[in-house]
Amino acid sequence: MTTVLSIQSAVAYGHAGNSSAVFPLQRLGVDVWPVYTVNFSNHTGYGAWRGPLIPATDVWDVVQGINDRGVMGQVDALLCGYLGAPEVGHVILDSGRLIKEQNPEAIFCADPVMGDVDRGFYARPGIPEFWRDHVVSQVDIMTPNLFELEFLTGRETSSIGDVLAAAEELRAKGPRVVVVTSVVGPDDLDDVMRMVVVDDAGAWEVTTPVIDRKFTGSGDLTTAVFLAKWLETKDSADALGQTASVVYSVLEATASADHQELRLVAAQNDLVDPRFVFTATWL
Ligand code: PXL
Repeated sequence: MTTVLSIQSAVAYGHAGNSSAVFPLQRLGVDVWPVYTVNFSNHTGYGAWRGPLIPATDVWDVVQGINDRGVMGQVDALLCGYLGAPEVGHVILDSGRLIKEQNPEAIFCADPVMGDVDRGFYARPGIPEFWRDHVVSQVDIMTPNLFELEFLTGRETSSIGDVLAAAEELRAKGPRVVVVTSVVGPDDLDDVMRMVVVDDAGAWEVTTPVIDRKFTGSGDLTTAVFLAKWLETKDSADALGQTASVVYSVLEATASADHQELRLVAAQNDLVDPRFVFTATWL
């Protein structure tokens, strides 16, 4: 059975971090071992929240406790994203090393959460640099949005050609597979959502209609689904198409129900049999 160790946030109300990733992974048949980095009432998009950041030493304790069971070699992938504090970043790197010592085939998949075009940088100071200077070189799959890709590579992009060049540059620094989300098209008239994947076999894109509102946690869902599909098929284009289909279908269900939070449970059928299907095309 495919097993993922997922080091991410917990929110009680709503869906972000592990609270957006764990159930979809399970519904897709992946055994998830969640390790929590924060225990918040709700995601920070609300502007106010309560509950603790888990100290990095405690997060590491949990990882070591798993290791003490002698089971780390069973892990097929380490998944991480939003970092509440930079110290947790070191725990994630140490966890990656621990897993790869025991399963050299294991995949390290990271969503370098730091900001987006609408909000700018929202990660705590030091976190964007931590992703760039310490994590990029260690990961196998990375899923930046366009804003994050530009920061990680120090490049600006104004065309799909630029995006591919930046994604290749990121790949040259570490990850074999780079998924770029929220890619804006060559002109402002482009009213589609676009994702691009680049690996050593080529580059593909998938487009879906725009749903004109914000969804917190959708990036966490995207990375989790891509990882699950990639582990299953090892085919980046196929994984991208399936990910777009699942995520768009869940977002459509959420918007149709006029819900703020992702309708992951109500729309769980979309996780396995999405109502809208998109396929990736070769670039
Ligand atoms: O979606 C990333 C994320 C993860 N964890 C927490 C968050 C967010 C985004 O707002 O608040 C706690």
